Amino acid sequence: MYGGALMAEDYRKMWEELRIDLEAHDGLLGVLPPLFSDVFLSQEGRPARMSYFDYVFSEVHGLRIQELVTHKDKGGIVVGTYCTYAPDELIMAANGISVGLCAGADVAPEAAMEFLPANLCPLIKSSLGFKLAKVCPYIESCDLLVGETTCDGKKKFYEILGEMQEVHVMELPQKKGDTDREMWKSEVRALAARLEEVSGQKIDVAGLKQAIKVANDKRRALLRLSELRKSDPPVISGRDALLISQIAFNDDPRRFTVKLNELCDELDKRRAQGKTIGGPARPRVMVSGCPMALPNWKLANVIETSGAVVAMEEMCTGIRYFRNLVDETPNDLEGLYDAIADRYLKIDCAVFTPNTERIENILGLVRDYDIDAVVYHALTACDPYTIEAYKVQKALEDAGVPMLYVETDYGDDSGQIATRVQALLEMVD
Ligand code: BJ8
Repeated sequence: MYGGALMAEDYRKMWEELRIDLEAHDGLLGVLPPLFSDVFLSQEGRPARMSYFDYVFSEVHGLRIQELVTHKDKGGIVVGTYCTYAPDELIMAANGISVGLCAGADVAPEAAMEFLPANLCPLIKSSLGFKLAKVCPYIESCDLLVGETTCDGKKKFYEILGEMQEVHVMELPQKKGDTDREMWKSEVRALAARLEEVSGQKIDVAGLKQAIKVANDKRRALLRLSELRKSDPPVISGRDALLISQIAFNDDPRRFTVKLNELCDELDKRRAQGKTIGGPARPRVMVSGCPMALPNWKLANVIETSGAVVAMEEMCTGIRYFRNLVDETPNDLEGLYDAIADRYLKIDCAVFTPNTERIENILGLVRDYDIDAVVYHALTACDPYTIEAYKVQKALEDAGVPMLYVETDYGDDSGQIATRVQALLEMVD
């Protein structure tokens, strides 16, 4: 199982062929097992089926990369993404594997700062840091990177990345009117054409319908897990649910769906038997805001080791990633492209204006998941989410739900955050 499994097989030749800096990479892999053990393996009474997700994490730079290499050897492509607006279905239908590249740990900050300003969101700085330090076998496996015009930081980051690798930037509208929708539909078609060009494979109706089904099945499994998180006392921790969401971006989607449904079967049984994780009912917290890319577990860990449970993540490493399904009924390419465009434009990221549906969705989640308090996760210097916090706070205040605003980066400020989280929990206990 976990613990040294990152090194269990000799992947060094593969990493070398991907031009990974082995020394820097060893350093990165060295810090992950103790951190993982501390955050995840220390939990008592974890569901047995979490062992699959532990294993996937332990092999995240090993076996999964091996699978990507094998896929490429057979003529497939690997496509890297940085945002939940990048349609996975198109990548799959063009014989591609999609991999999430957002990074959640400080790597090579000095190197990144030669290109980027210091007061930029840590997710962008660290994503560039992983590339510059040559420690990410995912990005080095990619035939194409897909960017999108979400926040300014990402837009300009893609220009820099474009000097190093092939990047296709989708133009994402900032409003959701008729003209915006038309523009986005044409962007979906432009990405499809670019993927066909890179892969040399035409996207056809049967392949795209199958890809939509695979992506929807994954979303349905994630939604099933979310439903189970309504249990009070909880049957699974927020930390484990976060790990599953993070792994969803990089694991094989079919296998992931099977394994997640098996975990949900186990959770169904545990619920029926009255087995809970972490003992009696505790304050139920929702984390809302910026995504937490692997291996960013800081906030969830602080909240849960302070005596609460994270019952929901209103973020892209959470329900924003899987809330909406693509309509599976169209039987022609144009109809399927439109269905994909419609589904992705429903995502309620703070880069949109106005973004009233996010507020409505937050209030809906607070109700449905019986949330006692919200912890707002703002990554430092993220304009969209730091600014939108004002409206979220106001709406929650009106609903009588306390919100703690936490602005943080990838540094170690757990102690300070814990003091504030504990004060919040005292209010709702
Ligand atoms: S759909 S949340 S994945 S853009 S945290 S890089 S917004 S400055 S990650 Fe995001 Fe897509 Fe929206 Fe989701 Fe910019 Fe903010 Fe950094 Fe962000």
